[in-house]
Amino acid sequence: MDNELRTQPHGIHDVEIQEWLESLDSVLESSGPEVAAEILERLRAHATVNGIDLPFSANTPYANTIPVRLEPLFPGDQELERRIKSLIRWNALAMVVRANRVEHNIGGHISTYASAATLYEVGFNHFFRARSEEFEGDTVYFQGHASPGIYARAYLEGRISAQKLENFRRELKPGGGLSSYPHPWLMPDFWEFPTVSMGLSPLMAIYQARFNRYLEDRGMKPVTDAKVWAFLGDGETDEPESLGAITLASREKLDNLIFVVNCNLQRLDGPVRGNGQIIQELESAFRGAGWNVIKVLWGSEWDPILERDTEGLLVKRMGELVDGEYQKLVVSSGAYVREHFFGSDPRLLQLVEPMSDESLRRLRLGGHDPRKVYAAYKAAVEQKGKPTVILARTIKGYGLGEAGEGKNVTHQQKKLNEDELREFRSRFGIPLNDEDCIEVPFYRPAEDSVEIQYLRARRDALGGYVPTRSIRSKPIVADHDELFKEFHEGSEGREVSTTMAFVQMLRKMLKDPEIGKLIVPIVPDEARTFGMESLFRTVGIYSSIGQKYEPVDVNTLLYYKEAKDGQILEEGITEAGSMASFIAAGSAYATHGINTIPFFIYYSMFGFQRIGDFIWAAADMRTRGFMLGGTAGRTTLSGEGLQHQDGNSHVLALPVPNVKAYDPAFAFELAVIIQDGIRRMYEDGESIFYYLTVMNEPYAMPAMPGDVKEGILKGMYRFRRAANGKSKLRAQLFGSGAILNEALRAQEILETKYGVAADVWSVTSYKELYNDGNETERWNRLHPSEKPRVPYVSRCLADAPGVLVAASDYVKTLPNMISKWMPRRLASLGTDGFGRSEGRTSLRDFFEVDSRFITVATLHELLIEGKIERSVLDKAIKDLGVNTDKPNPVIS
Ligand SMILES: Cc1ncc(C[n+]2csc(CCOP(=O)(O)OP(=O)(O)O)c2C)c(N)n1
Ligand SMILES: [Mg+2]
Repeated sequence: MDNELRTQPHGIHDVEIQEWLESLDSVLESSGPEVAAEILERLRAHATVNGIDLPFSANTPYANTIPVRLEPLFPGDQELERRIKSLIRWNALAMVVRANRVEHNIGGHISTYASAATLYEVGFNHFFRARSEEFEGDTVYFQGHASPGIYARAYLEGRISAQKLENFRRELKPGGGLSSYPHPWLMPDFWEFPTVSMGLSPLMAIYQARFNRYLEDRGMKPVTDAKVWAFLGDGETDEPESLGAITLASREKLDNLIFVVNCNLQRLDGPVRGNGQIIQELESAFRGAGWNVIKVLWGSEWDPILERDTEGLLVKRMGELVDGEYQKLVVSSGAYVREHFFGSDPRLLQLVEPMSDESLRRLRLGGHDPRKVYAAYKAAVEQKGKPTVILARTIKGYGLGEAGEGKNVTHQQKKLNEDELREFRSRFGIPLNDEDCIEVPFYRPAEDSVEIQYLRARRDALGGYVPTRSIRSKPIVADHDELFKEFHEGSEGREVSTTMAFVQMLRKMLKDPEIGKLIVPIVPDEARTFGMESLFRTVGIYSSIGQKYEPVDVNTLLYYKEAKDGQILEEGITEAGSMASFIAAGSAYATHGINTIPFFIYYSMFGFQRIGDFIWAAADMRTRGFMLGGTAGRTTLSGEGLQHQDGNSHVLALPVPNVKAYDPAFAFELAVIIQDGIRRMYEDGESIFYYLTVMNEPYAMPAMPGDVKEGILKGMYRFRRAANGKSKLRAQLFGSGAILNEALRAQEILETKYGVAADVWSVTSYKELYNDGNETERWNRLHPSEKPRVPYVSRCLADAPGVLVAASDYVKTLPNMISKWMPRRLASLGTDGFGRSEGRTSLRDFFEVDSRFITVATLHELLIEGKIERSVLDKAIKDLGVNTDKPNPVIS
């Protein structure tokens, strides 16, 4: 080839480039990669000093990161592993095709697993270590849509029956079925992590890896080399959560974390970056964040071609195509590849001249080549000091041929015609004849076949089967009566908020001999807001590197103490990250066999509303622990206004089935709920977790009025009876949280000014009451011949006379949803509408939930009942200074 005749755009001769490359090669050969890297670094510095403006790029060429010469030997039987993988491919496809034949549109995904099969199989055969008594095991987040492949493997492993496979996506069939995606709630012995709401699992995996270090640094588990693997889609990386915490992983040097991004360049509708290169984009993002990035782009068939390309033209060409073009190549013939890819330069054409069109078409991508994938995984597990991301190029719908390989429709492909099935069968060598194969039967070779024996032997060597979810923690034993007792006694007139009471409880729990070590306080930069700064000093803020500086407030009592064995997870301003820590800590009873008890306290408005989907995932995962919505209540949080004042979260907690949501008013209520919660979750092992709103309004905490524990837990109890039970005018007032005090004030006003005797109830949980009412109704409906049961609300109010008025700091729908089980109509006051920047008194006037409005509502109910004259109400409105022309808070 006549190099001298060719020139590059800036007029340099190729031969000059060639000389530079050759001298680098010779350095590489004689002195190794470190010296070569040093020279390049010096060159770069020299260039900068001499005014050469090198553009910043975090990218490396569009080539495999691990060169062939550094590839380790593949330790397995490649042919046998290919056969096993083919069987899994077949069964994964069969379960989706069969399910959709039986029930049209039942759904399922073939093409995601088809693209990821090699990525998983190399992991299963060589890397993923199971959990056992001796070793904590690796933690694997499987890409949700790849679940058919994971089930199909478990079928070959003999862990899932053919009947279950048959009932994929039909979980309610006799004998049970398989859930569409990984859901620990539905398959608690199998799946560990819900991953299908895309973007959540990468973030959860990062915090899981960090939590593993936290447990080690606090001496709660041995230091191991266990890894956290997260498999994600390239399209999934567009979710902000996916990459949102990657700098935490590098900052914390999480070399126990490995991301594998299945870069099939496609998402659901089409290409992830038709006009760009998702792999290069991800590489620069991860490298920029300090991760070790391993690109696995090209399979072994490319190696000899690359070797022939001494001028680096092929790698350059590889970097020129946008993803849309690459996708086109996947669905095209070898002749097309020759013309459109290699045809851009006669020298490239020459490189592949001896190769047939068919062999060009069959040039595999890196993510489909076990040797390349193995090399990447091995490098990843051996990486020290950084997390690793593997960017593996694959083809979506690999092996589906005309039925969808590389096509834009492939994500939704669920049915194959007879020809397509036969082709798939032949391509992967499934021993089924033409007739049998169109029935798409599941296929499992005999137990003593080499395939099954090999597969079992590999899993034995890796300690057992993955995924497996099991609970390895032992129940805690103490009753903690002593710990919580003091809070039953009230504050003796001292004004404290429920938040302060909670922090006091937390301080005591942290000192408890049994549970003290297990407590994991989690805050997203709000500890001072909640008066928790004293804990900084006493239990320390976790930092994997201790404290390298003298804190500015070192001379104060409550200085900012970071420590390697610190207990508080101070996450900074990330509710999502804090929630991921909550999930890691709250599921450690299963993942690690350790009963850590997370207390995650945050601004209540930034919880259910902002990170609701993480809460849903926590619920699915059977996470345990306490979420505390601090600064709660639309009118109790003064000053902050529209964004911060929360009147919603108790409604948003309703749909999460296993969340126990409470809005306690007093310290003793909080103590009763937390003590019982610890018992239910950590002694009885219930799959529930708690949402408690705590407020910052200080008031004297009363003593517990007798044994009302049951009522507190069930959702309501009578806190204070009317003084004059004989009065003709009667009312029942229901208050929650800080608004209970307004109800108590109203009780007084009603009694002294209007002769109305009112009982006051503390409603600690509308959600509990609602669930109880519904459950009772349902039971009665389904058991008509038995004695009807009575909802708890109805039982409470059976003999309670008078009109009914409820007030809370949340929207009115909460009391309204239980009113049908009340003996008479209910008047509901609540805080529907946008908050305002104002003080408490004005806010409660604005939202019409203060004692005056409760009084007016009560008198109005009495008027409706014909118990009082209208003039009484008119006068009350005037006397109480209620502005009847004020704006409606709901719409203003
Ligand atoms: C939060 C969220 N949004 C949307 C979806 C619906 N969805 C499921 S798979 C998919 C495309 C996935 O593409 P990619 O991440 O590239 O994975 P691939 O199947 O290509 O491996 C979409 C949009 C979802 N599951 N979760
Ligand atoms: Mg994709």
